[in-house]
Amino acid sequence: MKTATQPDFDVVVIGAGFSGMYQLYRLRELGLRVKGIEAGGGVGGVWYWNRYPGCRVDSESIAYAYFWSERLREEFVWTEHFAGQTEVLRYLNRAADLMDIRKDFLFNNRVRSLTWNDTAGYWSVELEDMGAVPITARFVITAVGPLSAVQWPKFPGIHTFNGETYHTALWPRDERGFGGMHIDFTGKRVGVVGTGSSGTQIVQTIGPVVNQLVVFQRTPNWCMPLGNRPLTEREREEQHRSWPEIAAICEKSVSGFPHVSVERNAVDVPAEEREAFWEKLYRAPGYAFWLANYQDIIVDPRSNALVTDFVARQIRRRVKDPKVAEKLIPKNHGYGTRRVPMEKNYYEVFNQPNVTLVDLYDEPVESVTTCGIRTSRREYEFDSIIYATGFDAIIGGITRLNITGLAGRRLNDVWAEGPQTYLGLQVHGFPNLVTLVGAHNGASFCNIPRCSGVQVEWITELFAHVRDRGYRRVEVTADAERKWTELVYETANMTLLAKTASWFTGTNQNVAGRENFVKPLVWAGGNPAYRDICAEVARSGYSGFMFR
Ligand code: N01
Repeated sequence: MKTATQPDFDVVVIGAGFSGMYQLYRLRELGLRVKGIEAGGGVGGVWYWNRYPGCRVDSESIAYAYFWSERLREEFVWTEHFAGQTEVLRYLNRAADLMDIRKDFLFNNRVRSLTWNDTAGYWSVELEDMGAVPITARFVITAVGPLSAVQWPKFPGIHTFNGETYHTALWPRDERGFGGMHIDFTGKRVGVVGTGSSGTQIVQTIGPVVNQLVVFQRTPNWCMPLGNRPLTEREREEQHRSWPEIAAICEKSVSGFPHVSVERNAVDVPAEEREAFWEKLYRAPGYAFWLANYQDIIVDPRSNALVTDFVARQIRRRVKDPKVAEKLIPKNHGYGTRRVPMEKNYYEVFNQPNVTLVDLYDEPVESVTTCGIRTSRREYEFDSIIYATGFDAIIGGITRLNITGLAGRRLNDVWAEGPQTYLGLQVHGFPNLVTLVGAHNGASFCNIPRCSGVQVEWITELFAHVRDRGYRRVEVTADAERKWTELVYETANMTLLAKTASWFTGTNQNVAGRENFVKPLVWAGGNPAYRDICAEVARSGYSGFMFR
């Protein structure tokens, strides 16, 4: 029987993705009583849900992994430079085996609300499947990831379509394995809405097999060749041999990826040299063009204009119909200021006679009908419609938890004008609540497996500090929160990212009140700086935190 002041658990961790699994494991090692809650039927987080055709990682497989586990690195065999979803999910399941983590998670259970009980000093965690009996925990750590709050478009009639409807982030699972259910699109008429990373991957995968494909594009993106190929045995051995160097590059890089920018400004480089460098970089795998480019391409508008012109020329070269090419070239943002989708044959798909690009700025959707999608010009008939319309990114995963803190204050109200946090980890007035990979956080705009791992270690140290001193309550001061939030804005405003509508800035046409919202939601000051700041906070005895 629990007493009024003794909660069921010391810590509840919400989410069994990369960060949640590792966090729960580390806190269990500290001897804390832990419980994990996961909405999915298994581990993997974003890789559990997103099983659409063509889904794969955009980061080098070896570096999109748990850096802390030498055993996993040694034993897991990546078959491609950039692994497919099935392989990433298999990797995460192997990691779950090694951590023996499943026994501590409650799967198929979604958190309905989190309510702070100030008298008892703990959180009540209400679950969708447990009726009125909430579980209680001294601390709650949200590890819901920046991309878990699935967003559908608000199209009138969306439920009236008689054909098959899919969302990339809710793809039906193949229960026999880690992949998605095989849906045979051969010979079908398919509509895809959305041209972010998910839309790009699905379009290039099904474009060559469908009878007819209509791609509904609102904002085009600056897509880049991924350069994926199978990893040979020799390359694998080489990667293992050079792991210390790869890890050191990730440590130094602003984004935690194995790419470091060139310490020169594009504007200062002679045009011919710059062009030759970009030609080479365009053919280099992964994020090289985005992250191993001149250091000022997303800082200085002049350099950004130069690089943008280069990439626009690549699109014009690859797309045969100049009118289609112009539609595919973004006009409202420069290269690299939004998340760059990675592709293989995305642009070439638009050269196929069975593929049509609908520019929703010219021809907006009016409704979904029983037969397809009606725009301002005509009705397109489909057998299947695939929504690749993304997420209420970064904040949606947290605000959908319906969190009520001290004095009945709702987090959704406190964050109405944008998130306020200290270190992207805690919010004033919400004691004992930690947002791992949350808003304003160093891991959210980073190689998440790498950067969240560093953060998990930091949080684990904080919890050891709390345990060793017998504290029951950790909260942050309003002053620390204000200063951190200002620093997040100041740092982001030094880049062009902060001025561009995207999920990094919380702009979302599908969320009421956020249509024109452009505020930095991520720490854009780089991974090393974030790590140093957190280390300094710990050294100072956790300045900005209050313990009781
Ligand atoms: O989502 P998105 P995503 N009417 O938000 C459009 C990661 N990821 O799932 O831009 C019409 O990027 C929307 O248009 P607009 C990666 O970090 C990684 O593709 O709002 N269109 C946009 O085109 C990525 O950034 C990988 O104008 C509507 C699209 O839907 C993040 O996940 C693979 C609409 C949504 O794009 C999110 O990617 C996949 C409407 N009402 C994803 N609503 C890999 O690494 C939305 N759109 C591999």
